[in-house]
Amino acid sequence: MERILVTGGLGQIGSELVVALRQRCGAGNVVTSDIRMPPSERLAEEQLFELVDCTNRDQLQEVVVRHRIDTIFHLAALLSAVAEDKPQVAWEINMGGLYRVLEVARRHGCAVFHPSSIGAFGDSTPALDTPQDTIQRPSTMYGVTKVAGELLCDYYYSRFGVDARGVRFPGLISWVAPPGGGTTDYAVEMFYQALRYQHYTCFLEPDTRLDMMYMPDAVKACIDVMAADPSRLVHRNAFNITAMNFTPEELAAAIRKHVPDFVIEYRVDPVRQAIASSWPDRLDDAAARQEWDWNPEFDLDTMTRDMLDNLQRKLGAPPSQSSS
Ligand code: AKB
Repeated sequence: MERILVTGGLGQIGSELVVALRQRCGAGNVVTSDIRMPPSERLAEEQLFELVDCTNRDQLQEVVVRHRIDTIFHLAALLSAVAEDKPQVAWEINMGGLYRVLEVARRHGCAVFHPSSIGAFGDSTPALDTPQDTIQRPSTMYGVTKVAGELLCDYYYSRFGVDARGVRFPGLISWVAPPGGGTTDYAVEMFYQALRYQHYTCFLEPDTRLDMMYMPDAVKACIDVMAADPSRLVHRNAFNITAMNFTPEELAAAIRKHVPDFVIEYRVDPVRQAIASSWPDRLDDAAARQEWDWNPEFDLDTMTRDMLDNLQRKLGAPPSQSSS
């Protein structure tokens, strides 16, 4: 992991992963790519930016060769709600992009990180302490691409020796870059609305329990799984990981400790509710803990405090009651 390309680098994970990788590997060794240009305020700090459509193999290959890339963090993908709205586009981007990344990796000897998701599970998966190896029959296009992606990555490892590794991310919470079109986005929205308006209308039912993770832990997971000693890995694609699980009602209660006037209402979106209801309540991440020492830092309370502190600074909102 010396010369790195991050696809989808302007997205929710990429925006923070690139910073962490540059600190670890040197700013000159990490290339950000995306299908769109960085906003003007970010362009100046993006010395190593490439416009890349991952479904275009020649474009991808040219960047990998020119920058002598040895590791690709392939983050470019559509999230669950958007994918359900545009299933054909989701297949093309999520599967077409991954296939081309793996092909370029095979030809040029790159390692590949590919994020899977709790979306790789479905109604017939055990919902509590979901095992690492279990039933995966998702009912969404997003889930179909995630399961197929896990299998394709394993295939490229066993057939061609491509060092492909991944994790199954839960909902990710960050104050830096917004998520785009996921089912777990409600959690991030709730923080913004709590600080701006002390009010949030949630699109999931109050008792919908899902695994979640704060972005610093998610970034750590991406890097640690790629840096893991391969002789310890029994699994590769993809490790269950989680840091906390909560319902909208429980997140609202955690926020209310700092924003006492915060009020939550519910107007349920049937499409996103159906997606969320088909996902597990709580993953068992023992394999990740055993095979590469996965150990998240943030729980619901520490994440909530840190989110509110950072968002207050970002939005210029008045300090919440118990912040420093
Ligand atoms: C989504 O909601 O689509 C994502 C995910 C859990 O994969 N955040």
